[in-house]
Amino acid sequence: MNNNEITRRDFLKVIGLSTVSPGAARSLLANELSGKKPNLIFVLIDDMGWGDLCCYGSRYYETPNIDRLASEGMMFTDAYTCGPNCAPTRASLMSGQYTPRHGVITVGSSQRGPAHLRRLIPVPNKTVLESKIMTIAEALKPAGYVSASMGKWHLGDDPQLGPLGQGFDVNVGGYQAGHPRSYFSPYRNPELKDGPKGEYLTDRLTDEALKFVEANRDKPFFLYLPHYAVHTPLQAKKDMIEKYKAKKESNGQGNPTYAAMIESVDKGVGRIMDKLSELRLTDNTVMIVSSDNGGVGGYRELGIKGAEITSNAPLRGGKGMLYEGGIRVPLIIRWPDAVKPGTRCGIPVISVDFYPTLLEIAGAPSPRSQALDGESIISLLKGAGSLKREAVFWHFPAYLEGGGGTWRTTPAGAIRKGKWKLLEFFEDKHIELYNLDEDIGEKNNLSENMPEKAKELHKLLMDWRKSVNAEVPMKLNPKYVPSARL
Ligand SMILES: [Ca+2]
Repeated sequence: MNNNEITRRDFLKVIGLSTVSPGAARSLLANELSGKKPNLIFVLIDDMGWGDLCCYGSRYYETPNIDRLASEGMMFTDAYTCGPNCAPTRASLMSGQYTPRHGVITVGSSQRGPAHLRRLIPVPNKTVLESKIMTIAEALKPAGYVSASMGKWHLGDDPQLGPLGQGFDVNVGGYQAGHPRSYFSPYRNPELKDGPKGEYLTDRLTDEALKFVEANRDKPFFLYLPHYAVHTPLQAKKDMIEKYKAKKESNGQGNPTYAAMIESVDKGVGRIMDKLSELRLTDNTVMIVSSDNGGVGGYRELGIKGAEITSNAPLRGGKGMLYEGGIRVPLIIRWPDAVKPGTRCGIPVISVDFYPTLLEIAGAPSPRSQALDGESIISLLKGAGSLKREAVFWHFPAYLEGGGGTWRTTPAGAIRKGKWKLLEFFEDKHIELYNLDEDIGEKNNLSENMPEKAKELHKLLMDWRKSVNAEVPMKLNPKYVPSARL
């Protein structure tokens, strides 16, 4: 039977999509017959909190384009990042591995904060993703994908350890730095040619993204767009800032400059959506918008000093913590050929899931010699089932300071299984257990009331640590002064 004789039903059976609409099926069939694989666009926003989009409840920020993307795709309410800060999440996205495997467990040193307040000697951190790792860009190559990384890389410098060294065909602006020297040109970025004076970085990265999409419209492409925004330094376009100055703060969100930074990203997402539509690529493009860790906020109520930029309420804590405020992020996936518009998913998904998911969409084989920790979420996208795994995990054997001798986190680990979340703090081995269905703010520690449940989750966490060779810091720090403890 040649291709033209494949019926719609046969075709759907072959690709395992029995629930898509006839229109979507026709489009899928057309793409399959033309041999055009789906394009992949991943917009990764830096430090954007779970509540920083209107579609996730914000009444202060304005994000009409991302909201529209959500209404045309699937919104995940329980999406997580592998790290509570930037680099670990990025390394996990690129490798498909949990942090203990690639060793990028935090940003910079794992010994941040005052030495005399650190009870343990933490696990040493790797600040780059090793070349031996097959990145997602390298894995997509055999499937015929052309790829670009545009924005913050944070995992090493080219030629070896930047985006080009790690398999991307194009690198715009990505190197070891975790934030821009300036959001306005001149950028002083070794991987980005300055634009006209005063050009805004978020707009520029969007311009570059549009050029890449246009140039590669006839081939399958993977566009990784990790915006530097909305990370500090807080710098935005003046007219936009003025607009937000005139707005009333809402639920702890009220920083006009940060709001303007979010709006610029949102406008960029809108321009990409328009470009896809103009090129008739919308249906066959998987467009993902997410963040790399929780928002910078939620500290004050926990007695932690330091800057508060946004609010993650009702979640507890913020960036740098394994509480929900640090690791739960917005995630929207639009893929008209396969995902029903306006759908929601509450099943936990996590950074390592993207690698197998994108490979499956692309029809690319998994690397043979590299363990992958995630699970393809295609069944969730199709609304056709759940995932096989029992739980998702975190390991953060490092110190992160807050301000004035306070900690965002001391070395810790965590597990989420269904509605249950358990955290383990390695300094004193104490355990916290929360029922997220009833207590999304992690206020009511159930570990003493429900010792059996705590034991069950703790055992799963320990078993997982063994399976990924995760080291737990045990050695006491000789510089530690117990009486200085806050
Ligand atoms: Ca970040």
